[in-house]
Amino acid sequence: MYSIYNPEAETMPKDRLRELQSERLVRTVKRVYENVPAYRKKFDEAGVRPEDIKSIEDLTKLPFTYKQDLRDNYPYGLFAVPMDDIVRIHASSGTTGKQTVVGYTRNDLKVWGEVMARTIGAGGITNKDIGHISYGYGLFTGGLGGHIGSETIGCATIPASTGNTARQVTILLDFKPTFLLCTPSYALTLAEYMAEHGITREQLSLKCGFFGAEPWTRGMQQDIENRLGIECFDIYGLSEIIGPGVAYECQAHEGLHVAEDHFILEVIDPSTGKPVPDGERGELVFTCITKEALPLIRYRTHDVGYIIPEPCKCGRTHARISKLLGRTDDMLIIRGVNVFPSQIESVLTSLEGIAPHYQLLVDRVNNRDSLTVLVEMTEENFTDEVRKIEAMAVKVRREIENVLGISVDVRLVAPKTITRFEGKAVRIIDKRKLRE
Ligand code: DLL
Repeated sequence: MYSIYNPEAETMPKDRLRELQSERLVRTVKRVYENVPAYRKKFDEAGVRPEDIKSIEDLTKLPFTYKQDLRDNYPYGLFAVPMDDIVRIHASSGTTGKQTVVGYTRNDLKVWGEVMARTIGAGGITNKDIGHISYGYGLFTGGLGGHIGSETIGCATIPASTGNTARQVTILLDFKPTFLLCTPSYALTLAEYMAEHGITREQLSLKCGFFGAEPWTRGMQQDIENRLGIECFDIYGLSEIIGPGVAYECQAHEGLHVAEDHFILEVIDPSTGKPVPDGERGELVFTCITKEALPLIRYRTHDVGYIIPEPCKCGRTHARISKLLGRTDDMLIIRGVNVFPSQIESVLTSLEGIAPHYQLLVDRVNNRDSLTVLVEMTEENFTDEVRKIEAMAVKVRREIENVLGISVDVRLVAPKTITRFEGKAVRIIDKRKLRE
């Protein structure tokens, strides 16, 4: 049996779900038009009035919302309720410009608790479990998002936050949490610390982990499962929409279900803005239909994925998306070829003797783009013999070139020389950008 936290909502018949989405969309559009001057202006400019939106069929008449709209209305200009009704603020830093500020009403926090309870509940977690939350607590939505979901289920919740890996491992050993939330890269850091200190996975009480906030491949997922001896689940979300809990993996482990009664999903071709057929890659776009404070309409995420059209074995009716492939803005264009770091990661995690720690160095020398993949050898395979290292590097290079179709350089480095991360990993160093 597949574990489902809220069967009534999560397995609602498709036609009922669509009706509910339509009702909620119509109400939301009216509300933002009346309460958010920036949206009124946007809708007026696009020549669309709230009365034109009668059902979800009319969604594409509405203009997109971009991160730039949040910046232009920094910090609170897109809020659809008075500040008196706001009970929480979060923000995400991003790589450029000002922070993106998001707000929640008391009811928004309830919705967040619900979707995060669905996320954690999908892993079979009940109020008998103990949760260890190692996402950062603070303006980042990971910590408090994980926290609210765990408490909504009724789990004993440990707000460990990030940092101090030695202390985290002591908590894992002594407080006996049964599930863990953190970034996949931090899960690896924890596993590595345990291995270095002779702590085995059998000494932990963990059954499963909910990891996300950055792209990670199936290979990485299996690696963490083996090292920590747990079942791993992917969590997806972004602050602008609610934080973690927008989509979550179920025990069938074949994609992530979008909480469609709260967020309408579209997958579009980023260059034309038109929807792509199910199964085809595109940019994910979300519309919030139950949020009070910040109900974004057709928000362009820049995240790339595709819809898996077949019904899921778990019985959920909500749309299923693939594991995220990356972001349109993380996609590297190397000599005209599109490269996602996740493509390289899937090669690396399939090879023996290679640790799942890597970084991509991109440069332009004599007008030619170069891509160098720095990758760590495992302790067991590490050797001083130049010939062996070279042979290994050639093997890794060939495998990557096969997948990408372009030539790359591979540099094998000693174990533990690539920076470790507590939050989101930084995989790309693009020197072309630094020079611009
Ligand atoms: O990262 C929310 C979150 C916290 C999600 C904890 C999951 C777990 P932001 O800081 O606003 O919010 O960053 C959102 O992170 O647009 C994606 O590019 C990326 N991202 C989030 N989850 C995943 C995932 C949080 N499971 C941005 N796979 C998103 C791939 C992810 N990328």
